[in-house]
Amino acid sequence: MITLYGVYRSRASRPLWLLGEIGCDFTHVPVIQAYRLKDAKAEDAVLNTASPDYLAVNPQGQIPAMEDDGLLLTESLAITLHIARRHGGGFGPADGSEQSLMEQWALYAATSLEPPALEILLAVESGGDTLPETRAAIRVSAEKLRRPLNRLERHLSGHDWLVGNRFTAADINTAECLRYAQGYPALLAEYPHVSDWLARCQARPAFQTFWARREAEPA
Ligand SMILES: N[C@@H](CCC(=O)N[C@@H](CS)C(=O)NCC(=O)O)C(=O)O
Repeated sequence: MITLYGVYRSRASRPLWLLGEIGCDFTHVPVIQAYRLKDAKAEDAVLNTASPDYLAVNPQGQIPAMEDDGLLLTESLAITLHIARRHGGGFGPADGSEQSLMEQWALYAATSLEPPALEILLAVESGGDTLPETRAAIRVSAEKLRRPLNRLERHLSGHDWLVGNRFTAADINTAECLRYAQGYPALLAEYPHVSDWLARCQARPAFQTFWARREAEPA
């Protein structure tokens, strides 16, 4: 049985979305980021990333973490790949080549997409187009995304999905990293195949359910 640690408003989104797609039973422990507990001493508040009980699970003090039949993993994209491979049926790899492709897209998402996309999210949240400095920061981060987005656009101009002509964990990992850049729609509008693919991913009932639960959590 899988135990997944981490609230919906975190990178736990990736395995939580996949678990919703698969529909398998799991235990969800909604550990929250310590820095979000504004008025309490983090160690004493609800289970959070600074709680001794959680540090015993993940000494790095970050979410998500996952336990599955004695295996502990503490990286969201690796967790999603593991769940897909062991429990995911068609959401996981059909063979070794698909496994390699899913790993490739996860590493692409982590190294080429997530850092600049996260910069965009933070700049949008702290002012966006209203402040000259955040507007300039968004432009710089968007520029860093253009080469990886060109590569994704090229792939999606010939395929509906990233691996195996079906929706898989590779789409979840990549779409969730790219979601951080959606606060700057002008960039994604330059990549019509990427935009259509992201819309297809986010139209899925399991994403919609995940999103409703995320929105129900305190911001
Ligand atoms: N590379 C890690 C990053 C994990 C991470 O940064 N998690 C954030 C929440 S999305 C966190 O736990 N922040 C609390 C902290 O760093 O204190 C992953 O993808 O799992």
